Amino acid sequence: MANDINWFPGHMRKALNEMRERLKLVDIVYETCDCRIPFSSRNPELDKIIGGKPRIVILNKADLADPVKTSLWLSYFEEQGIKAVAIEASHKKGVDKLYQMTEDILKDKLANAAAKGRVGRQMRAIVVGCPNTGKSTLINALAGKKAAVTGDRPGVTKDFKWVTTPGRLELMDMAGVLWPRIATRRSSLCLAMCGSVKDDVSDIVSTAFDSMKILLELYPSLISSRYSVELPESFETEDMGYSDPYYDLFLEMGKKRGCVMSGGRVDEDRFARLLLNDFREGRIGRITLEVP
Ligand SMILES: Nc1nc2c(ncn2[C@@H]2O[C@H](COP(=O)(O)OP(=O)(O)OP(=O)(O)O)[C@@H](O)[C@H]2O)c(=O)[nH]1
Ligand SMILES: [Mg+2]
Repeated sequence: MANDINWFPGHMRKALNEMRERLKLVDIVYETCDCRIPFSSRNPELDKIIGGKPRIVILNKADLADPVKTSLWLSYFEEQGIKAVAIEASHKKGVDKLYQMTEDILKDKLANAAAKGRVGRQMRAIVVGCPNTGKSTLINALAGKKAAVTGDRPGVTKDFKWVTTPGRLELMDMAGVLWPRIATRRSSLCLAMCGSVKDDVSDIVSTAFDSMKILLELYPSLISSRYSVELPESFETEDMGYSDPYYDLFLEMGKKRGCVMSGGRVDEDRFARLLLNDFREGRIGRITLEVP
């Protein structure tokens, strides 16, 4: 579990100050978050430095998220007066809508610039967001070419650069400068599930086990069909000892998926990785872990 991550306050303050400087150079802020965890993968500190700068919250990886809950989140942001859009950066889906929204928001500003003789002025945007929320993928999608480095680990992008796009948009790439909101143990677990904090290799089994419990709470039927297991009526137990129906189920799921060592014992480590990968790749189903 990564709930003991230590974000050094000095680093965080420096990052925010740097971002404040960079915000001065752009017309609009694209704030990416993970559509499955829009609460934990956003950072409220951004509000403090964003000032009056227009912003669009980008619920990325919508292909992995529960569409019903994505609608709930979009309504929630609308109620807050915050522009938001759900996209799938890796499939370039929703990217045109984002571009349209940007033109719409900056219409007056561009018209003013044109009136002063700066016709065809570029719209400048910065992409900010927590690690692994798809910042680089979004920039590539908008640029229409491989413009920034992408990867499936947090912290891939170290530097920033300007990226031009075929349209009127110019983008500044920013590394995972925002840190996620690890408000509770649950936040921390959700971030780990979504791959937004590095897996603590030594404790991957307990991360997977806790993930399974969350999935059973939110999407029990998806678990039972993916792993061909019958769920017990209740997970309550009178026994204060070693009997844990959750653990029994975890082992049964592992067995069903063939994670068995010689001698018949379940290979917990292997099943833990398999379960987490299944979730991250969307193989269990479209799942959202947080609601507004
Ligand atoms: N399923 C799905 N995966 C996505 C989507 N967008 C990005 N990803 C994946 O998410 C992972 C992280 O994407 P990046 O673009 O590297 O994220 P980042 O925010 O730049 O990450 P850092 O630079 O490490 O902070 C990659 O494996 C991407 O392929 C999406 O819309 N759907
Ligand atoms: Mg990146």
